[in-house]
Amino acid sequence: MGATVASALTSRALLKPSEVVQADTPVRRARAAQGLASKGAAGADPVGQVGDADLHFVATDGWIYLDPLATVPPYHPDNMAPDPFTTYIFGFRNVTPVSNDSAKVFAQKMKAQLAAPLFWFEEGGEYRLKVTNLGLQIRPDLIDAHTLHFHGFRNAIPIFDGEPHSSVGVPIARDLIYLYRPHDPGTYMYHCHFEETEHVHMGMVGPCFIAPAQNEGAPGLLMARLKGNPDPGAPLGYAYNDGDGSTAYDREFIVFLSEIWTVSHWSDSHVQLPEWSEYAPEFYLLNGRVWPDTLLPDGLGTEPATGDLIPPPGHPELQYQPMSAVIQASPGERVLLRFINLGYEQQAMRLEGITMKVVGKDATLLRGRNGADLFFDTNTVAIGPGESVDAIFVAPPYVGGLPYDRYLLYNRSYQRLTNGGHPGYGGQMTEVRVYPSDALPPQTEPNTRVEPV
Ligand SMILES: [Cu+2]
Repeated sequence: MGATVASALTSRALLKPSEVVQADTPVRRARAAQGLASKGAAGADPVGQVGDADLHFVATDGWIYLDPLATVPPYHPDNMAPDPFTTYIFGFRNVTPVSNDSAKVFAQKMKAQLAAPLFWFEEGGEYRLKVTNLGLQIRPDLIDAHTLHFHGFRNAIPIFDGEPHSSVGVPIARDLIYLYRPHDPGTYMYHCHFEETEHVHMGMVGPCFIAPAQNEGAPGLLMARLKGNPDPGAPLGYAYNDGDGSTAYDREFIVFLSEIWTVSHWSDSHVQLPEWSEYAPEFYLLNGRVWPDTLLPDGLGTEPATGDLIPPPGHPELQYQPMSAVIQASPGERVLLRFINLGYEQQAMRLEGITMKVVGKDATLLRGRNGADLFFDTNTVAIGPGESVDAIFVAPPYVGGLPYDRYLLYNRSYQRLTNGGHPGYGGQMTEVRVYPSDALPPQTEPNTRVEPV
């Protein structure tokens, strides 16, 4: 007994969170003094130093929209959902643009989004990501903590891993600043790890990636446009430190897979407990939406006066699902697709009519220890829960006759191409759109769509 008490006291003394968080403050100050910019979330939001953090996310609950004509009585549409929404979620939001105004930050309670905001870091940098737990508006009885688990990220110590049983969670109305020093480029994902079966499925899932140091250039390789190279012939970036430019790309898009089992979402809004062993999702989501909403535009970022999300034009129902799934390309361009699966089922995503080259898996370049090239060509990416795949395709020539050529990217399980099992297409499907040469302005930020000219 005495030993147990002693070890408990010891571990507490060794892992005092405030001291760990404050470690290396001189390094951070030096970095800020050098003017090293922080890479942030996608969209038009300005991202910079915010108090003690580079990025500021909140964790809370909210409402989203899934085809209300696809009924799953009595679970979908949820009769508690305010118009035009249908489905209760837990989730994250990026409040960096209003982080200095705590009233605006706390006003984002019950305004979570799905998928959670994209963020990216650069290899060799140092980043602080603050998470504030705003609580659950619809379920004040649930005093759950939340965490941000950077899935696959190799943490030096558990404190920033977001796995609450071996370290800490973020209680309601508290902040935690996670410290990251990325060394391993590639495509990752993040999710809340508190009561994870529920919180992951309820929507606390999002995409992220680490850009390689090679974006600065290497012998025989151009500096990437992401790092400021004005040469239009330079790649937007490289997926990995390949040494030979074989993972160079001109555009990049997130292909983020998740699922909605309406029984569990309805149960959470109605203070019921679902039986998780009966898991049977009815909606299969691509970037937080189902076909045909996957083809609608991105949301317009954060309204600075309120901190609220601005919906895509004409689509208030998609206010909290801001990420389009449209993939754009000009003929001959190399397009990187960052596939991520944070559902609970394996998926097989087919790109009909275009061959993809798989160059990375789970944030690892596909090379043997002896340098052997393990890239492979396919038109179907199989991806399990918690996995990521980096695939690059070269856009085919523009055929003509229409403003752009369409190639479907879809889940090849037709049972997952419906909304709620109802007639007609739905689920995980989107389009690759190949435009005439010179019609498409270059992509300058990851996962952004541009207006053709
Ligand atoms: Cu959570």
